[in-house]
Amino acid sequence: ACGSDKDSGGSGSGSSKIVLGFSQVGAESGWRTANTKSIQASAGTAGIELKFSDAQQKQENQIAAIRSFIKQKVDVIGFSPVVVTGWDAVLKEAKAAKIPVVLTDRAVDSDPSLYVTFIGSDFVEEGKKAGQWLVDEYKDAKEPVNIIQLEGTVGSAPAIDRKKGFEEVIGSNPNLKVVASQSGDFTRAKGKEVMQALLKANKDVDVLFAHNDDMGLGAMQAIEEAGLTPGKDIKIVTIDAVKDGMTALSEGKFNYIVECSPLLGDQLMATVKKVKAGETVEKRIVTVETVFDQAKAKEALPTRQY
Ligand code: GZL
Repeated sequence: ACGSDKDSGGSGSGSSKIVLGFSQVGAESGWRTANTKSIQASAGTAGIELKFSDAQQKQENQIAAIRSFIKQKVDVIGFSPVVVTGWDAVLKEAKAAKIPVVLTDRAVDSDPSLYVTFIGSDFVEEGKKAGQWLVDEYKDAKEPVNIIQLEGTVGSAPAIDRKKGFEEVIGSNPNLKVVASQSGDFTRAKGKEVMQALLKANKDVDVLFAHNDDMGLGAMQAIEEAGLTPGKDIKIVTIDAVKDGMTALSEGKFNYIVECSPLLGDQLMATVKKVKAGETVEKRIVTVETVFDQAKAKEALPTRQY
């Protein structure tokens, strides 16, 4: 007889695969697409069935996706919350349905009992590292250093915390002045548009701090179109360290990048298996990441995964 029809146990449905429902923010940046690839690849390697939803950066789409996962009775729900607020109701529905929730990448301000763990970077630390580079770079500055800050998505954990860490550290030097700070929503297009406007309104700019490479790359185009040289006339420090950002850094158009690793897939799948097996999981799993100057970027580029 070919193959066996014996019951695989459980509901006898045959598939004993763990089913993970994952709601992703969108596809707004190089970081996000690398993060999605990591999650999809790791699910395959881990033998976990992945139901994946792209919310196009809209919270209502994420909430709808989570409700759909609850209806489908997935084993675990994973998601990267586009903003920190507005999740209590749907997280309570998941809890009532006895479906554990794992946060990745971004945090929420909901009651921590509503999710198992949060796997992701320390964004305040990332902002501090960017600020520290600026403090070191301009420690002997005798006159004001005018800084433009391009913030990430309004209300998102990375935007809130990177701003907090950055401004805390540069506050140690009164010469370091943020002359304008506005959201570019983590995208290249918006980063370019906002930088064009800010360059018109602020004549003497020395530095751009962009909360991600993509906004920095858009702003870099605006700087060049304004007849200025990025990396020289206006120094650029960003966060992420995706390939296009690292290329700009290796060419001297960016000056410094703080890494924010998108490769969370393996940690997510290992956590999903632990949760399913009823093992305890630490409440917070912090991503290990580094920083890059031009020399380190040139060294890292050839073997960079994303
Ligand atoms: C950070 C992540 C941010 C990236 C951006 O973990 O949430 O969102 O820094 C991405 O590139 O859009």
